[in-house]
Amino acid sequence: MMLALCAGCGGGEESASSGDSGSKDGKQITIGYSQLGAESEWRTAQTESIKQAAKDAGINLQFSDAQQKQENQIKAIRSFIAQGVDLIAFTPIVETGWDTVLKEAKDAGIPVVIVDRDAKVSDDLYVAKIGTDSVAEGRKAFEWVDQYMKEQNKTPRGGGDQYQIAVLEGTVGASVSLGRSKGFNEAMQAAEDGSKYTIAMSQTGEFTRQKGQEVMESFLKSGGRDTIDILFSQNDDMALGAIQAIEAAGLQPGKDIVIVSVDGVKGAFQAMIDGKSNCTVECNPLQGPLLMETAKKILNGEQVDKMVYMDEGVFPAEVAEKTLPERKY
Ligand code: GZL
Repeated sequence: MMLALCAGCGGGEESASSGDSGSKDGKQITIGYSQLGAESEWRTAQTESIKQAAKDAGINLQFSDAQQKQENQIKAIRSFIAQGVDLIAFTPIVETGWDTVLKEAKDAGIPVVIVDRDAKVSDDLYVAKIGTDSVAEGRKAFEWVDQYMKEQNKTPRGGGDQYQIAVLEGTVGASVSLGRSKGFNEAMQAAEDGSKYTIAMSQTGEFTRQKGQEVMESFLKSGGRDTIDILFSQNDDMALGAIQAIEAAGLQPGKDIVIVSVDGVKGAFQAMIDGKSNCTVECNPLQGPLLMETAKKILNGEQVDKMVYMDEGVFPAEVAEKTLPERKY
């Protein structure tokens, strides 16, 4: 399996392949894309990137929003098959349950590209994956917070000799939730001072701001108010909700509770500028141009990498002010 990095795709200029015709054998290319929903700032940016890139590439995009339901994605993929689209792309809300419908796409001779999140299917059921390395994102989040806690030399708020970590997990069963947890936990186990940390509370906030606030409220009420030292939020939207809960409990987010989250959306940069969050690990949603370029290559019979990871960085609070104006989402 070939892996490749989409260099220079990190939050910067997108080089849409504008100008190339989006046609195959003189007929306009049609791509059926099943998007999982519109749950976060990040998701909105990813959708916009795909729609704009299709326009720029002269490709006819059949777009379907599954509103967080896998069965709606499966229905959409079946409808794309019935329409006879040239290529199917989808962002799997969870990593399992796709074999049957992707086999139907294969039997219909329609190539499939898996975008953003991962699906646990055999290699013959898709041509390429374009995604983000969620395990690396989780690892980067722990490594940053470990270095920060060392620099701050803080005493655990609840006494004892361990920092208490609260985790807001993403959608249950999503590859990115599992990956971010894996990366974070493995980095903690591997760290020299890993024994100084313990995960005291962990629950899904479903990647939404509202649910992130609700779950953080429950963490604080169940004893966490005076013991939680660190919040690891698996996306920025849940962290922004958690900040509201932390303030409502009379604590200072970013100071009493150190916050590290994932995505790198503008809201996270503003929270860092306001002193209410400490770090965001980038997860790059600007996948549209790469998807369109990959689709054209596949339909032209060219070889493509089986897996391409987007290029992603880490943004601590001290760089937030100067970086925000450059951010594309
Ligand atoms: C990550 C993406 C996740 C984002 C969330 O690749 O699937 O889903 O981190 C979004 O903001 O809801």
